Amino acid sequence: MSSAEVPNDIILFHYPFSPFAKRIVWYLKLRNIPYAECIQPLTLPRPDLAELGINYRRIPLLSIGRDIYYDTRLILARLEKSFPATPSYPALSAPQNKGLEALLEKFTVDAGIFSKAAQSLPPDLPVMKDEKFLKDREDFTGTSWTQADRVKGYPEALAHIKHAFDILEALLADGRQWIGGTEKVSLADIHAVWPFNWIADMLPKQAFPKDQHPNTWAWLNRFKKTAKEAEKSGKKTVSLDGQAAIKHIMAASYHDQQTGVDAQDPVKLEKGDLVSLWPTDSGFRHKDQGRLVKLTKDEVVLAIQTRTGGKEIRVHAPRWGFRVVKAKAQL
Ligand SMILES: N[C@@H](CCC(=O)N[C@@H](CS)C(=O)NCC(=O)O)C(=O)O
Repeated sequence: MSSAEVPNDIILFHYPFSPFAKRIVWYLKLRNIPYAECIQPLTLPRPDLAELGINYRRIPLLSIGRDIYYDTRLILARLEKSFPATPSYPALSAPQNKGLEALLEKFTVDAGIFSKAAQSLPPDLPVMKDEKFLKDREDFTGTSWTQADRVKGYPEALAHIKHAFDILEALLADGRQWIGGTEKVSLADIHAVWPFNWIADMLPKQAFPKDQHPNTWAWLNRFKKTAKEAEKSGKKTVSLDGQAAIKHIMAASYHDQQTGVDAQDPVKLEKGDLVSLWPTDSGFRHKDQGRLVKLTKDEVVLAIQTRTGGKEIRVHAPRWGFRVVKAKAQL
């Protein structure tokens, strides 16, 4: 049920400061795929998501119809599948770069780059003095965010980011314009650039002289310009308030028609099992509970109930970085 208010039935739940959310914004904009957005608060509580019955606390989430997708890795994989390349929606991924794309995504999402980038945000940023924000992020990461600990960890985080810059410089050493050696920006750039784009302007200049990583800085600037143009281009993104987004989701049909549990899956769960689902790397204190609808090597899907009205919706998470187990308590 696509409409003028919700193009392509897509709603992106995010906030502008989120570098993970930027992965999805750039992807949709660069592919010219119109969508709606529902802006969320920077910290908990998030009443719109709570009303949908969602306990998962990370940003972004993306709904397509009555299916809600968690985690940028699964969101991008779903969009790649649901929106194959056409003249209206040009391709962003390059078939010859599938392996590189996957490795770059592992590099920035799994190899600790995001947490190092977050630790290399200047400790004197106003938000880093906001007690509510710091407490919220302690819940999110399970580690200390006190001002004293941030100041202590800052130099080491910068050293780690320099190490990551060396890797980027090596990848760009042959003078290529884009990281996958493509003529135009591609999905490989989105996978590689997002944490660095987030912090680049805030890194101390003396620790990151331009001549130490000339290709990296040129690539970062090239991407920044391209991303800015993409963000302004295409149809204006429709902005929905929480109630409009919830109403749309509850009235929509399921986008994913391919359900079913893989009987050979090593975790040995069955369709209809009551299960708990949560991410294992961050936001792990926030668990969802529901009936298992789908389990493949790449994806787990639960049917959950909205808080008001008790309507069923489905939440999808990737297998990597998430745990799904039989729930102890009955709903
Ligand atoms: N692996 C997740 C990580 C998402 C993530 O860590 N997002 C950050 C924002 S950039 C977050 O949720 N921070 C805590 C919050 O906003 O509640 C993904 O790819 O979506």
